[in-house]
Amino acid sequence: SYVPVPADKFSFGLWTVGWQGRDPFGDATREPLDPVETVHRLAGLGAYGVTFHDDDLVPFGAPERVREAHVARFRKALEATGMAVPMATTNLFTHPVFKDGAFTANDREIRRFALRKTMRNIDLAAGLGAHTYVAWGGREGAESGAAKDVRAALDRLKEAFDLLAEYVTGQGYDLRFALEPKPNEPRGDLLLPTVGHALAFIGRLERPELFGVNPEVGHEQMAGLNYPHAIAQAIWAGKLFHLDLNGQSGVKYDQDLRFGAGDLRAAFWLVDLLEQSGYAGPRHFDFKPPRTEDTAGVWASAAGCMRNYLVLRERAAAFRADPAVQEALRAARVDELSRPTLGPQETPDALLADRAAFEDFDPAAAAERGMAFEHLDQLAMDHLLGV
Ligand code: GLT
Ligand code: MN
Ligand code: MN
Ligand code: MN
Repeated sequence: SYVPVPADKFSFGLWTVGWQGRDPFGDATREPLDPVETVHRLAGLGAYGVTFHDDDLVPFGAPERVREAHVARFRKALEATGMAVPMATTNLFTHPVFKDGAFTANDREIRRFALRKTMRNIDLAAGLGAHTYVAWGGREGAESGAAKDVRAALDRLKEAFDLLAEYVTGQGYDLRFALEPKPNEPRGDLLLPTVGHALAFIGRLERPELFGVNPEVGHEQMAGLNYPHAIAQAIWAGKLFHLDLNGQSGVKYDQDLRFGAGDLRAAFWLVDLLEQSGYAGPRHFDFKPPRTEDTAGVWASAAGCMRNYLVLRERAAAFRADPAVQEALRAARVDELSRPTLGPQETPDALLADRAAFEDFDPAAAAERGMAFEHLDQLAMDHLLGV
């Protein structure tokens, strides 16, 4: 078992399995992958969808005729395999022109070019049936203080997203944007560093309903944050439009390990949350098969992402179904948190008049009651470990 099927909604970026292993200290260890082969391989492994940056599909600057040929081949592979394109995005970080950012580059000509590059790929994304457009501002940031006026940069970021939302609406595309936070790397400090920052930013846009977040496991963990908590708040805000699953071990460089590697307990709680929440979107993997791997290792790594998700899905379901767990949840009074703190229509005056809430309340007695969280968590651990 643990064999993925399209109904599991697993998707992969072309750039993930296609990563050639180039890093700041070393050259590529693998040959480029043909996007057409990737589509066939991923379909064979049980994925339902594939995602891409414009430049993953068509080399930067390729003439229109060449672009059309690349797109036609890709489209044919999608049709042959039944693979979907649920999401697409723009590469606004690789070419040296984006060294100081794209939508927030100090150089205005570069900002206008970045908008045009994005609009062009939005047309393609919509044409291929994508409903989500991811925006990761990989170069929107700075290494030093005076170089970037952060308030002006946020004005320009808002200007860019307002323009793109107007464009999408005017074209009648059924497409929403998902902003992807990251605290740093490749810039020293990035704008919209966490899910919280992104959610606050979205509230200031002209069409906030068209914007949500695309949180990545490792990016929140690089900031020392709890990824399942970030996902829970995004869901609570109605803003979980998409997500990037991978693995990360603590606060260090962006590891992009396969899903399940790194912080396994966070992965368990994430799957538990996603499966309970009714999130119906893609389970999208944004990982990098380590540069130690040859082509066989790349596909083993991709298969591992999906297998780990399915194993964790099974373990989380078993945890929830276990009568001992249900009793432990009650003992921990977890269900009580869903009960509103005030009675129906209770006013501040009514609360002030309730002597049981204060005058007759015994804090010392209440403080004595243990929460029984350790027993509950050990049951989770046992389920996760399969014992
Ligand atoms: C890049 C980045 C990812 C983003 C991708 C979308 S590209 O690999 O590290 O986290 O999701 O632009
Ligand atoms: Mn990502
Ligand atoms: Mn990453
Ligand atoms: Mn990455």
